[in-house]
Amino acid sequence: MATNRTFTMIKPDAVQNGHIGNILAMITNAGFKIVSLKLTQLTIADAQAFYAVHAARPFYGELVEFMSRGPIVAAILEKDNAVEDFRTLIGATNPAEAAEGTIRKAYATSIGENAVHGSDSDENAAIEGAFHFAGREQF
Ligand code: DAT
Ligand code: MG
Repeated sequence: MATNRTFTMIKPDAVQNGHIGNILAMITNAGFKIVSLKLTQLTIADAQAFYAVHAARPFYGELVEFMSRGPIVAAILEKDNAVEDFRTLIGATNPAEAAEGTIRKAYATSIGENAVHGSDSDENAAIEGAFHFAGREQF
């Protein structure tokens, strides 16, 4: 995957609350092109694997349970400086600290249920995109 790509998920809270359309609009209005997109659901094992880097954290069990409890939207996004610009668009992990105009400010309900995921590096964007999408699903 090129380094002008990032990976995102609209998390189960935001899907359940009916925010898919508005969040995708914020993403495309910010200049990101959608190059892969699907509605899917993580198994517990999928969520454990996706968040393995957080396995030692106290919130890991809660995070895995939350991320597998309902459908998510997975997407690969393309834009110059995609990883950094998307982190800016989603806002701080804790919505109480998220800036006005960010997706988490608008739609996150708590630090644990915070509406969206955004990759934190080009390397992880490629790993996370490949976790969800076969090569023929990446346009
Ligand atoms: P981010 O999603 O902003 O990259 P992260 O990688 O530090 O944040 O953590 C991954 C997810 O884990 C985060 O989106 C929500 C959850 N999480 C992080 N810190 C938490 C905390 N203190 N309590 C509960 N959940 C937390
Ligand atoms: Mg992270």
